[in-house]
Amino acid sequence: MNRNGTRIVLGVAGLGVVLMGGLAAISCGGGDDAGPAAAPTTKATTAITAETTPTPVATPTKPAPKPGAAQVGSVSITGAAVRETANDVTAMYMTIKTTGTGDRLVSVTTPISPMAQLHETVMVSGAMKMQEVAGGIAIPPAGEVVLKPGGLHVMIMNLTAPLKAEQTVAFELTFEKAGKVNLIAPVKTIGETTGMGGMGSATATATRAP
Ligand SMILES: [Cu+2]
Repeated sequence: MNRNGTRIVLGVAGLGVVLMGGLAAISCGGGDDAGPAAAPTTKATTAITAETTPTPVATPTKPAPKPGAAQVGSVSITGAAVRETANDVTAMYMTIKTTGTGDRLVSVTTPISPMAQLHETVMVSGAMKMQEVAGGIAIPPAGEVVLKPGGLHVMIMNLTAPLKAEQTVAFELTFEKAGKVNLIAPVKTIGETTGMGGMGSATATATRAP
């Protein structure tokens, strides 16, 4: 019922836009003597197109659950978020659970960067360092792994543009057993941004790498 109602409202709104566009076209383009009217009509059409374009981005081809969540096989992802950044480096965090016999996140790709890596944060003689996780991130049988500031994270480098809160980022995650899954993660202001070594040092102190 609700869904139908929404659809009707949208339909009417859409019709309104079409009608308005039509009226604008009529009022602008009326008569054979209206040579210069052609330009404004084109302009109006362009504006409507530009406004409508972002809509398909929010509607992925595959029916995705809510933002920051995804499910594939016995693996589920929740709370995924990308840290807002003014430079070209950021990280994505999430919780990965499996109800099965365990799995392994082997790779992550995203259109916003040619370089997304699975990272861990380790202490090397008192200093925090990040490095790529060899072989991917293991999810224990019927267990979970939390990617968070100061710990495991998806490192995203060479961003094509800075990221602001309220944007969303698309990801494709590949699991060893469960396969591939698409994920839409919201951009949020997360912890401190202190560059490569940052990743939230307050949390890192408590997390203490093995
Ligand atoms: Cu990193």
